[in-house]
This record gives sequence, structure tokens and C-alpha cells, in this order.
Amino acid sequence: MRLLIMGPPGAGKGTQAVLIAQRLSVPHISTGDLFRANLSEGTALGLEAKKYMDAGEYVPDSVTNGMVRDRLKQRDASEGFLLDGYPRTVAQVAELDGMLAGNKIDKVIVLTADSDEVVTRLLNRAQDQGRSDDTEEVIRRRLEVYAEQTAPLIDLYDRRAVLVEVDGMGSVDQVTSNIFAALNV
Ligand code: B4P
Repeated sequence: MRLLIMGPPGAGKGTQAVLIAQRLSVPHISTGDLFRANLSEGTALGLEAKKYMDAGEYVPDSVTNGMVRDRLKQRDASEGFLLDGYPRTVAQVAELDGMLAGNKIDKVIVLTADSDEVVTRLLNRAQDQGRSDDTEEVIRRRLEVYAEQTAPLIDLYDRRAVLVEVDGMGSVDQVTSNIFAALNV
């Protein structure tokens, strides 16, 4: 299966993606995790990405697309994958279509959650993990950027009849079972 998971920051994408990928035995490919791994290794790509992430802005496509293209070429992704956090813009959708060379995305999972809940979750994470993009000001900016640049992708994938919308407001376990039911797995 080739799957995408989308939703506002804090909706639970990364949390659920790990569980879905395990269940379906496909690699979990998170652009946010790839940027953070690059940063902890001190690569030029990581340092470039950090400037944008810390401001709540999207990392430029010139950095992001190549990174995803390289990752999708790896053997473990040849039969399926769960992409988490990519595509995030209409331009990235076109890039991904090109990378897939005719292979279709089977389902796009959209997690919904209200803004107050996601801000609370991310502020909790800030306390646990100290992520530099989890301050209230940056979280609010990330939500605006999501609404402007990523929310339009929901209609786009809906027109392709692959959208699966799941309520992300319950407990982690509840949301996981809603996703498995919606995917019929
Ligand atoms: P991401 O790493 O994707 O960050 P995120 O949107 O906050 O999602 P994440 O997966 O981490 O959090 P989740 O909702 O699971 O991106 C970070 C940055 O990278 C972006 O802002 C951007 O700058 C850059 N970037 C990434 N992809 C890009 C792209 N394609 N193009 C350009 N730039 C890109 O979880 C949040 C918290 O909620 C966790 O603490 C979790 O424990 C908690 N939680 C989850 N589910 C819960 C539940 N049901 N109940 C209670 N808490 C829950």
C-alpha cells in the first residue's frame, strides 16, 4: 500500500504513522523526522531546514523534494510506504506524482483535530521533548501555514477519490482503531 497521512500540526500524524506502518509492514517516511535526523547529524541540509522549522515556516521545496526523492528510491519503499508530512503544498503533490511514475497513492488519511486541542498537545510535547518549534507563537504560525498551504490538498485528493477522513480528537488508541477501521485493515 502507498499511503499518505495529513493533518494539522499536533493532530497525531507522527504518533499514528508509526502504528499504521507497523500494522501494514511498510516503511514510515516522515519529512519532519528526516529533517531532525539531518540536524542532529549536523548536515548542511539539517542546518538549512532548522532556520525554517524554528520559525514555523515550510522548508523550501528545493531542499525537501530531493530528500524525499532519494528516500523513495530506497529498496524498502519499492512496494509501499506511509509518507508522513509530505506532500504539504500543491507543488509538492505534482513532484510526488512525478516521483511515483504512474504508481498511484492508494489512500490519503486526513486526521482532524481542533486548534485548541493541538496547541495543548504541542505545548505538552514542548515540556517533554523541548522541540524548538513547539512554542505557542511558532505553533500558531504552523497552524496558519497549514491552513494556507496544506488544507487545499484535502480537496485535491478528495477529487481523486482516495481520501479517508478520521477524527483525531480521541485517545491515541481510539484514533488508531478508527484509522484501521477506515482503511479496512
Ligand atoms: P512535523 O515533524 O511533521 O511536525 P508536526 O506537524 O507537528 O507533526 P508531528 O507528527 O510531529 O506531531 P503529532 O501530530 O503526531 O513537521 C515539523 C516541521 O518540518 C514543519 O513545521 C516544517 O517546517 C517542516 N516540514 C516537514 N515536512 C515538510 C514538507 N513536506 N515541506 C516543507 N516543510 C516540511 O503529535 C503531536 C503531539 O501530540 C505529540 O506530543 C503526541 O504525543 C501528541 N498526541 C498525538 N496524538 C494524541 C492523542 N490522540 N491524544 C493526546 N495527545 C496526542
